[in-house]
Amino acid sequence: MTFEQLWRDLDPIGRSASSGGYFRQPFGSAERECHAWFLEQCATRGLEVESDGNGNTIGWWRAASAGGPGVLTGSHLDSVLDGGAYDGPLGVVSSFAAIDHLRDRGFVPARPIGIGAFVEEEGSRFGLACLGSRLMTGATTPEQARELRDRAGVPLLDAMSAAGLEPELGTGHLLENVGVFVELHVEQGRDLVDRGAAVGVASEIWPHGRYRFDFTGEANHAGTTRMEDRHDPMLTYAMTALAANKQARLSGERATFGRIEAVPNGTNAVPSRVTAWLDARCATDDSLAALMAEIERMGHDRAGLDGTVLAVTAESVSGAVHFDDDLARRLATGHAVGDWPIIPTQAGHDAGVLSAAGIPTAMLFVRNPTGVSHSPAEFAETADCLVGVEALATTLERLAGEGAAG
Ligand code: HGY
Ligand code: MN
Ligand code: MN
Repeated sequence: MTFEQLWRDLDPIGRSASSGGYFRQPFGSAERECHAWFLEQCATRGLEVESDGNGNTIGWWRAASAGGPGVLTGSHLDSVLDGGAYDGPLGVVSSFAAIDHLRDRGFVPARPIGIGAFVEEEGSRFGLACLGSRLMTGATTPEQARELRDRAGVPLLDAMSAAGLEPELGTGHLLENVGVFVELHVEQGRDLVDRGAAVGVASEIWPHGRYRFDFTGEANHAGTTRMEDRHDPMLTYAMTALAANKQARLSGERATFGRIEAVPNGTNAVPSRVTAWLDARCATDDSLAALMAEIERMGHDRAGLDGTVLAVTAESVSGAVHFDDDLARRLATGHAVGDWPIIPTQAGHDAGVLSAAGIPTAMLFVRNPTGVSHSPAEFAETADCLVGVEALATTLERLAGEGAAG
């Protein structure tokens, strides 16, 4: 099947008629439809499907003569709230298309080739990014995951059961036969545009974290309470958000408050509490720690002025990931068109989690003409997607062909 056919099938699932963006939250109906599509594609190709009790699935192509550690590719099918079409699905669709290319040209893999679909990569429902890969590598324990609730208070296990799964959280056996992982992903910046390249290879992922800021104040009347008598947590939040932005700019790094809840959330009341989530990303682990210390200090100072209280909780922090240099060079070089650039990214990926767990891992990026991502405007030209499919096919040939090392 062609890339375009595969893409068309998946394209309408979970798309909002008003924004054109995607709502494919884990264990919800649209994401489950994508998962059913994934299983159908595995069945069409005779791939052997294996699942774990976390909601992750791999379809294996095991040629009769194939043996040894497997070569895993794939990505994720869930989206952020109102997300783009490409973040995640491009890697899964390209994987099926790449296998079809390899079969069309008569390639017989000496190693098993798997296509994976990792669950809740974005953390859009349960707050923890890469939940599926974290559980399967042990980076998150079943005990920690059992505490997770979605915004409506539904526990993870209940959401999984409601979707017809039989949860059994933990490392399981899915990665036992994986020797190497390669995730293809739409680029989420403009590095490849600047370099005039359709595809690239990842060198590293910046350290990043999600932090919950609880600002507590005093509920009161919006009209009768004099401005100087208030203990307004919204004001402390607003000043902290400005300070975070300024601090990240000064240090050339990233700080974003993208989610906020106010209690009781009434127009004519000073709120009693504001909770806001900060996403921060820096070039090094030390600079992330320093940025967060400075933002917290400024938030506490402001709370002192406002008569409010600030508590900061690190909900998840992912250290720097340096992908396997030799593997990256091996994939990036030796092409007729010239070497593929090797570039860093500020976005998190399941590839980062598997790499941190000791699995030799690489990523391929496909050019994104605007760099926009986590938005309905996310885009990649079909011509570049096709170059990506070919790049992935070449990569799988190198890693799973006769004489593949590892
Ligand atoms: O949030 C991220 O960096 C990613 O796109 N999951
Ligand atoms: Mn994403
Ligand atoms: Mn992604």
